[in-house]
Amino acid sequence: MPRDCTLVLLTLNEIDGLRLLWDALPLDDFARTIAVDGGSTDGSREFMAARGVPILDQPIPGRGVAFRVAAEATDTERLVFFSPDGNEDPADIVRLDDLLLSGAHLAIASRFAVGSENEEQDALRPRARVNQALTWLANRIFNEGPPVTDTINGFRALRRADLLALDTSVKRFPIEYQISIRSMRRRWNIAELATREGQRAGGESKALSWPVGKDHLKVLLSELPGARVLR
Ligand SMILES: Nc1nc2c(ncn2[C@@H]2O[C@H](COP(=O)(O)OP(=O)(O)O)[C@@H](O)[C@H]2O)c(=O)[nH]1
Ligand SMILES: [Mg+2]
Repeated sequence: MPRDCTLVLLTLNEIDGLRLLWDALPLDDFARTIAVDGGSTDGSREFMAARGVPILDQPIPGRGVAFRVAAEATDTERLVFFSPDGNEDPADIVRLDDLLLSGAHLAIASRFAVGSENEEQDALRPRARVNQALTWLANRIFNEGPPVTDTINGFRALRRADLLALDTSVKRFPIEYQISIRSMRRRWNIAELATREGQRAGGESKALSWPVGKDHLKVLLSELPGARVLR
């Protein structure tokens, strides 16, 4: 019996990663696999369509929009979000769903837990530091449970009804941060597994460091009780 779970592929020009990772995806374990595509023009759509994967379009670009398109379009109990760009390890897909089955509301593949590896090679690791500072702030302000080590990684799983209940609003990259913060505020059980973040297979990152960092801070402020919505 396949899992009552949809594997959601999030793509925006990831043909190299798709080619590299396709055979490692545990498609048979899942009731469905779908893609939400942000407007690829590099053959990603054709590659997935040729393999029978339904492709959902988004009304406007952005990962946040893609998360909501997936939640609204699926009919399984649970969703695992996977980005086939080479950063995420397909071996963790099933493990994330297992964390939900063991009672987690939100399951995150952490790049900063004991035993994790982060892809950044630069000695100063600026992206990792900003990530960890944002996670520290979220824990400090919103979390009354055990500390979460990676509030930002997009490689995660949750129940469809829970994702809809979070009523998210972020359009672009900080969607994961908003999901993590809102889960903390609800005192949900957040479980993590240690992951090894791989190198990008090809193409380009769409997350530019400074604007994306600033957008995360805006989300943090807008989640404060009583905050006026900033976006
Ligand atoms: N569906 C969809 N996917 C996106 C969008 N923007 C980025 N992605 C995908 O999200 C994943 C992570 O994006 P990436 O640019 O690698 O961010 P980084 O890993 O933080 O550098 C990749 O698989 C992208 O193709 C979007 O607007 N819509
Ligand atoms: Mg990436």
